[in-house]
Amino acid sequence: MADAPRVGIVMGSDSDWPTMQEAATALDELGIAYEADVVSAHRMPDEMLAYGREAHGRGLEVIIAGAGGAAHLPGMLASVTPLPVIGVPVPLKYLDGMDSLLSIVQMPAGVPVATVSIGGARNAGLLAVRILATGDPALTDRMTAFQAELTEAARAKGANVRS
Ligand code: RP5
Repeated sequence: MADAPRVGIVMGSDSDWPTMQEAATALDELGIAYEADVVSAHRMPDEMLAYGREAHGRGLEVIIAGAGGAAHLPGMLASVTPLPVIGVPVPLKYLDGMDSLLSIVQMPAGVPVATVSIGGARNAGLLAVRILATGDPALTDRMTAFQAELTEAARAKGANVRS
């Protein structure tokens, strides 16, 4: 039987998936079970609120929410769940994602959203793993090994230019 999802990846539209799938890839690499769905704050407000209200009870531990333009999804979810919410500003055709970034990052005190960079879904996935790892020594070891691989890759690039 498949592991129960620990992370919920949600987005405002299927058009966000090319950006958001990088979060899923990161979770796959670190061996974390997740679910992914479209839950539009503006087009499906009832489903969006239900998703946020039920997420903790269903066993999710972190929500990654991405949206473009007037990106209210991460903040609205954070207002109805006690879970940590990571917001991903999705860049659209106009404004290069600045509208989405500003919609997500400037939350009122009391309702936090951990906002990553524009299009930064991979870091959202990795941040979710770090949050889960605080209570999971084996997962901390996996993250530490992942970071060591990053270091090795960066050192190898140095070899390409060193004279
Ligand atoms: C936002 O509107 C979505 O998150 C998406 O980034 C954007 C455009 O959606 P579509 O018109 O492509 O469905 O709510």
